[in-house]
Amino acid sequence: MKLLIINGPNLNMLGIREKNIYGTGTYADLVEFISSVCEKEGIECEFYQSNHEGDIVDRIQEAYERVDGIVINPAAYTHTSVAIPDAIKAVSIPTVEVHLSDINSREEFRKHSFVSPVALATICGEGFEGYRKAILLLKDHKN
Ligand code: CA2
Repeated sequence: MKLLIINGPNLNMLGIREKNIYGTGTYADLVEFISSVCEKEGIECEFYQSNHEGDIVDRIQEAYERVDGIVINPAAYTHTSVAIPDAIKAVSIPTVEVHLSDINSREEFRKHSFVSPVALATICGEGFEGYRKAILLLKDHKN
């Protein structure tokens, strides 16, 4: 089984500021955490982080018929992008949406996700652990 892990804008800055919201772990720590979860589960994973909406759309399209699942934290694009959920729908790859923070208990504008309707599930407010849950969910979904 192969998964694509996509992280959106500014998540490469994790652990540098806003540690009270997103935790102290860096993006490199997140990659290490997910890699060890996948290794334990016998899952192959590819990582992609971008600050650009169109590049994320291109990466999703590139995964067509190549990966079994996508874990995506679309970051700020969660609340603004129609192109990202359209791409997920277009490739028809089972996708789980993850947020480190609880987007439902923050500012009003974070409460709406354009991605949730096309995701198998949305996990939020669990920090790095949310990514583990997403991976296990996709594994179960495949079996
Ligand atoms: O909680 C999440 O994972 C978010 O997707 C993170 C996004 C935010 O726009 C979403 O509403 C919720 C922001 C990621 C920004 O990450 C930073 C990291 C370090 C310093 C500042 C921002």
